[in-house]
Amino acid sequence: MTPVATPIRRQLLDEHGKLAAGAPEVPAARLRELYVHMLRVRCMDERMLKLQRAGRIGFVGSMKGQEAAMIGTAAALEPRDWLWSGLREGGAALMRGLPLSEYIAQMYCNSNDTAKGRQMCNHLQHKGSNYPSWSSVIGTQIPHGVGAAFAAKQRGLDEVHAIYFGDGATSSNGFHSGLNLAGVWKAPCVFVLTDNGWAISVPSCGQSAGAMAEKGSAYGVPAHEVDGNDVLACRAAMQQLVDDARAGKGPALLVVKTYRIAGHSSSDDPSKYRDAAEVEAWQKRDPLERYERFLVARGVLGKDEARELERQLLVEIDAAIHAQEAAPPMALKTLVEDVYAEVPRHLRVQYNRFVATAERFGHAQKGDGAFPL
Ligand SMILES: Cc1ncc(C[n+]2csc(CCOP(=O)(O)OP(=O)(O)O)c2C)c(N)n1
Ligand SMILES: [Mg+2]
Repeated sequence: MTPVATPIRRQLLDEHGKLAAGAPEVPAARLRELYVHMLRVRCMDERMLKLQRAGRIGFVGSMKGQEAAMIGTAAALEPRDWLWSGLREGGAALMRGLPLSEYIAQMYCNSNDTAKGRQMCNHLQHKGSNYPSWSSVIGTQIPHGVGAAFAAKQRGLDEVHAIYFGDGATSSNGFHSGLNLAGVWKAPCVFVLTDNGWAISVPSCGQSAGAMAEKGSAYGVPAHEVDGNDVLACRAAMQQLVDDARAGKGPALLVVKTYRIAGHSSSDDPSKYRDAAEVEAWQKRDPLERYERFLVARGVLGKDEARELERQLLVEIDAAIHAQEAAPPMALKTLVEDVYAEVPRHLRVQYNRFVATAERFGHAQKGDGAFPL
């Protein structure tokens, strides 16, 4: 007889931080770790937005309010698994091993930026934790992730691919072709649909008349919904779906219900299109506060310990910011490198003309010099 799968529970921690009966046991150290990862995301958000407002970096997409959704789900992945980011999962990359200094270098697009300034800032990537560079073109990572998951299956690799995207992405071509192929191929992937209420100025209810989860059934992909402000429910649900995918049961769609507290990005003013009362109502459901209440009641966190942890995280982040602020910009030569094994003559000629102009305006640095022709 096939064992009956444990049903996915929508919520494990209620709004007051009280744990439901029969919730899976998680060791205290792990509970605490999850909190620190969530808090780091909140602290990074705050600091990055300030840097953007001060004109030090160009662009920031905030995760405020979505920390549990991201950290809870990503915490169920193994290091060998892959995370295909939608728009906002840099904090999950940090949890999976992206060094803080590298994260910040990517925000500055400086000489330590592993993407060599070829991506817009905030478009993070980290090879070491199987976190491919994300694209601003909504939904394109979905078929990429499905293809990679299918390839892993064909090669007999024990990998699961977690593919993240937002409610807005469910209207993209990539979503429909990706889910369709994943269903047909029984690809080992979990689709994490973070429904944060908005796709820039379009509310979730403006994307689809039906429930988000119904979009999975169309492609034979079982869907489940979870309270995205409850880190323990997110983790438990994702764990089950990841285990199932790894066991060859095929893909699943997890709809994570949460709310984007800040603007879509540092270029957005959400007061133009949504009600302050809606934001206030969601602020009362803050995922960090809810989890903190639970941890304090359980004795995993001391009463004022959260503030001390926050202070330590900010010190760590500030030190990394100062180091990256002092790093020189990426060498101009990298503009023409890495496409050809050797930079061809026509590009060298173009580059030399360009660097002569940059030198005239005082924008060239040491190491930017012209190629010998
Ligand atoms: C193909 C495409 N269409 C439109 C855009 C403009 N755009 C950038 S982000 C975004 C909304 C994304 O919303 P959602 O998928 O819900 O993610 P969220 O920002 O809420 O995390 C849109 C429409 C784009 N980048 N790519
Ligand atoms: Mg959204």
